[in-house]
Amino acid sequence: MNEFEQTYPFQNFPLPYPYNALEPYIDEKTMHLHHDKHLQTYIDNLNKALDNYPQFHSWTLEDLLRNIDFLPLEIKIPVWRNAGGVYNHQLFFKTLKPAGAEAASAAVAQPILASFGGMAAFKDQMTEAALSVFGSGYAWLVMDPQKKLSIITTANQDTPIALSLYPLLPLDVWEHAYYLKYYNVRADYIKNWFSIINWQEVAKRYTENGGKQS
Ligand code: MN3
Repeated sequence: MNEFEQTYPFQNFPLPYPYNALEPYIDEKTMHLHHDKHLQTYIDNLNKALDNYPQFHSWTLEDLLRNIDFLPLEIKIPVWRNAGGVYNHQLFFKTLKPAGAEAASAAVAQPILASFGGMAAFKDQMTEAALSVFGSGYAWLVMDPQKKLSIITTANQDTPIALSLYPLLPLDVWEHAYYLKYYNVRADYIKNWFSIINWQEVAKRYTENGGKQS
């Protein structure tokens, strides 16, 4: 069972690399704080919200996020925020890899070329989107039901899932993701993030969701 197949009680999965593996782009202390404290808090709060609602204990994160309107009013907001927080963070950590990120895997390079005109244009648009997030949120590479790629931003812990978009690659621009190392300079953090993208994981998500292998 992986992060996205799990159901209540939700648990934290270990990072798929050591805490210091993303140095110097993301520092070890930030990774500990981000994974062990911030993500853990979303997990604890999600479980707490669902404790007394066994009818939802077989639902995955995606089930909860897609069907939020079926939840009782009193837990709708905490489940939305915390299931989003768990989903977004687990995907964020999973789509990072130790430095030396290879070029985009062929499976996803072709659709990036088709949708954005090339990797440089993708980087420019992703950077612009991530810089435009006011306050806390994410920039995303997503695919729509027609398998076309685009870039969107979301606020807080909102997810593309609820918009019927399939998230391929999130960029967390909450200050907790970069403040210890980059202080207020989000642009430097974004620039460095491109060096630690796990393109194999992105390509895997693309093909698993029905995108054509090039
Ligand atoms: Mn975060």
